[in-house]
Amino acid sequence: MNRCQGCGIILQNNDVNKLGYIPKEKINETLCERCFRLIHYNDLKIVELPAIDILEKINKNGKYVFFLTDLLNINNEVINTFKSIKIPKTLIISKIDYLPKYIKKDKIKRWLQEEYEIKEEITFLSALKNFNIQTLKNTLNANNLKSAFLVGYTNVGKSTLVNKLKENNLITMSVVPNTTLDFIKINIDDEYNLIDSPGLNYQKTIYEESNHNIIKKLNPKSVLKPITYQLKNNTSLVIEDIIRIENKSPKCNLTIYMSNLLNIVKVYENNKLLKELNNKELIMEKDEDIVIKGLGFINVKSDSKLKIYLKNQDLIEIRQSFFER
Ligand SMILES: Nc1nc2c(ncn2[C@@H]2O[C@H](COP(=O)(O)OP(=O)(O)OP(=O)(O)O)[C@@H](O)[C@H]2O)c(=O)[nH]1
Ligand SMILES: [Mg+2]
Repeated sequence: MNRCQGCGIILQNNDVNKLGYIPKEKINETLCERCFRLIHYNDLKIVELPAIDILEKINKNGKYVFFLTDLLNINNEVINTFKSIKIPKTLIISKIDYLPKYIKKDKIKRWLQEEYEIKEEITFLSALKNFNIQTLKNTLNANNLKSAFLVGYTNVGKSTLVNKLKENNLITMSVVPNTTLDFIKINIDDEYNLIDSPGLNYQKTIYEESNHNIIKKLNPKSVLKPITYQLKNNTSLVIEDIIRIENKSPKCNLTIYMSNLLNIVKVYENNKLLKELNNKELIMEKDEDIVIKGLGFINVKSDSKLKIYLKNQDLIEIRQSFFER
């Protein structure tokens, strides 16, 4: 029963349409066809995760969890999932290489403690830039432990972190959701084990599964450059073909914290783009954020009334901004 080194799935050569397929002539190789095509051809195919209850397994068998999320994926669903983990854990804010310098880690930490009532250790790291990745080892040592699970929503960088600590790229990493398909245990420096896990999925996603164009753009590739827009009455911002934000107050100031790869345009009243989508009016106070789950957040700089057009209104949350801390 061999497993794919890249995604952890059990290899099989019977059904080309099922997960773990590897052609008969390649059965001695280590990657399933999906990982091979993902790595060599950047073939973005989204697959469904095998039905394993990741959290149940971890709560039952784990001793420690490093739970990863990045600044653009802090929201109630993620935090509630973090809180549902019953064993000792650390909250890791990943990918901090894309944080602009003026966003101070201390501020985010205090905000997570106050706004989201996080009581556990909070640390920041960037696997990409090799920043603070040894913190995992230190935490395990301090707790006299030799293994931990890496947990988090898809694409937060779990596999990239393991590969960085291992100094190789054996586990498949990619922008497609659900890259890792099963638990993969990796020994680091003969000192401790990390168990990479399949990413969790949001109950509802911002993108259609077929929309590879958007999926590729969600993860910031460089330091975030949040853009502030001043909107006059009845003027809107349209982000890709996903969301329209219309200003219903005399004027308002919005700063967008999302990947700069996303296309954002300002449109006027006579442009009906996306007006067919479900909509909701939001009364916003100064220094609140509108969170769009899976996309990022919008910081509102002054009291304003906004109308949000978005297919799935459940993806919207309002919260106090960390800029207020
Ligand atoms: N900017 C930045 N991007 C990162 C970092 N770590 C990972 N990424 C990118 O995030 C994307 C997802 O990385 P993975 O390591 O595959 O994420 P994962 O959490 O293992 O994803 P699943 O296996 O689907 O759960 C890739 O495009 C990575 O290059 C980081 O520290 N900084
Ligand atoms: Mg992974």
